[in-house]
Amino acid sequence: MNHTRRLTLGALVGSALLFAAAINGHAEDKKITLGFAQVGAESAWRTANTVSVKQAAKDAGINLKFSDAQQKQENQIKAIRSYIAQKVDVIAFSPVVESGWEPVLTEAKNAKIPVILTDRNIDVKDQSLYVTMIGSDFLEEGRRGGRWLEERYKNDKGPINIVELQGTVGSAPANDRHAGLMEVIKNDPKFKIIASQSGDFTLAGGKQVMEAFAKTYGKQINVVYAHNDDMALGAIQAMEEAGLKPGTDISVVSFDATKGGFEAMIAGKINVDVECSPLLGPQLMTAVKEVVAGKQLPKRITTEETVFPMSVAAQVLPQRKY
Ligand code: GYE
Repeated sequence: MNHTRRLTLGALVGSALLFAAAINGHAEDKKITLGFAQVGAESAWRTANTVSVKQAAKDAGINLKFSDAQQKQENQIKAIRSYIAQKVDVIAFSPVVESGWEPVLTEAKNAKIPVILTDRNIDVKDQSLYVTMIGSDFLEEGRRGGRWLEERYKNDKGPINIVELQGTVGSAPANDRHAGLMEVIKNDPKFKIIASQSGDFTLAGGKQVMEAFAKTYGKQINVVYAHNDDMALGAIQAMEEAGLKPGTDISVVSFDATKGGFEAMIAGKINVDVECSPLLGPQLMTAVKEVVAGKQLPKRITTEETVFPMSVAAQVLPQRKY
């Protein structure tokens, strides 16, 4: 190989490398667009979740398209369809209910847009319709509520009459917080669920349902098992207006462990709050980046949580982030 040819070859290889670096650099610089279809703004939990997602997207340099479905599945489906039409890089959503997702998720799959579930799970046969699910184990949360009741009433012959304020009908947290409780109490006949109704995870809903329960069952009620803090807070108002004493005459079991829940524990009105973290934003953004980079993700990413009895509330509240 003579001198000139060597030079030409060197130049060729060099420019090829530069070209490859330029393409690569471009791929890295290109901002990822994420379409996120939120459930709504029904609770303090949800508000904290939205803040977490928006902040984490900003911090991660991800371009976020955000929509609020006002707790309606049809709105969420519309939002997902519009993200598909806009050819976003990744779609994430927190499914209002568990069933009915096959058609729209098949559309996303056909468009080759990966889907990440956050917070709530779905019920689909074809697991290839989503990449991963990031969120809490609601069944375990329900068991934790049930175990607290078993402990609280272990020296009591019963009957222990429970009224249940359920979350949104058909939603994963409502289904599983109920199922988890049942799993624990089903073999102990002294526990009886005497009434169960949905308050849609809202304060107003919880209050309204509890007003009716208080009217029908009054002092027969031993336990209010509320699927979230907002409904528990509404129920507390209703109980007090009906002359019942939440926290003392009636044990109140709640979920989420928001600041509002803690304040009610400090006031002696919620007896135990099972934690459920809404701060899923950072984990979601990490997953989004990994999916775009072609990494294989675990099918389920579970959040770590605990249980807070009333006795620790004052000490723990200053560290609560939502
Ligand atoms: O418990 C409730 C919210 O899906 C875990 O939804 C979430 C639930 C949460 O409205 O407060």
